[in-house]
Amino acid sequence: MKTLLIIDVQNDFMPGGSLPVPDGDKIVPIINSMQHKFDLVVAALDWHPQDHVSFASNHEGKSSFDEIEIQGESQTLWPHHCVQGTEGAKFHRDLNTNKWEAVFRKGTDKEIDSYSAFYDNGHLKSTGLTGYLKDKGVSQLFLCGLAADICVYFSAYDAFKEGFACFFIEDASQPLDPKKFQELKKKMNYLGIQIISSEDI
Ligand code: VGL
Ligand code: ZN
Repeated sequence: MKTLLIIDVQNDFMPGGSLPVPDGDKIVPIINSMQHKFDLVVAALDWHPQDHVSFASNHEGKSSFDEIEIQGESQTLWPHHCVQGTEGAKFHRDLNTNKWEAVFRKGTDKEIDSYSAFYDNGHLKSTGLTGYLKDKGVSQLFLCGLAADICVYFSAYDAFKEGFACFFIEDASQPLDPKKFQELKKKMNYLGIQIISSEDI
């Protein structure tokens, strides 16, 4: 069962959004053109309450992109983004969602951030995605979306740890920090997460 997991292709991560990923909109047509190649397509949504711990504005004297410690874990502070029910949290309007069977929301607990579509950053709570994919008989999991160096990367890492054969579709993803992504690609290569192009599928 060949499965595509589309991560956080939402307005706030697009150019003009509150936490823009450079060229984030360029991946939309690429994702649309490859969905028919998969047996199953699912998506993840960053979906934060207004008072979420990852928002700089909820910490007095702090700015976006500052690092703080929360319960002993390092947390980057972000601009307000993907607030539940807002325009910024919606999928990019050109993204074709017809084939999707399920959408998993993450980052909904105000006390902890969740980059991965599988677990929060403390690995305390599951979104249920592993169970869903295993129940569906998924073996090969292809990942794409935004941001390549944050939520797509952490999802690929967790998926690999959960025992899925993982394929990271590079041209259907864009990083917030390209230099950091180059380093993460090396790590994924080393682990056995394959970095591929949408043309290889
Ligand atoms: C993301 C930072 C904060 C992402 C989500 O989707 O990569 N990055 N929340
Ligand atoms: Zn977020």
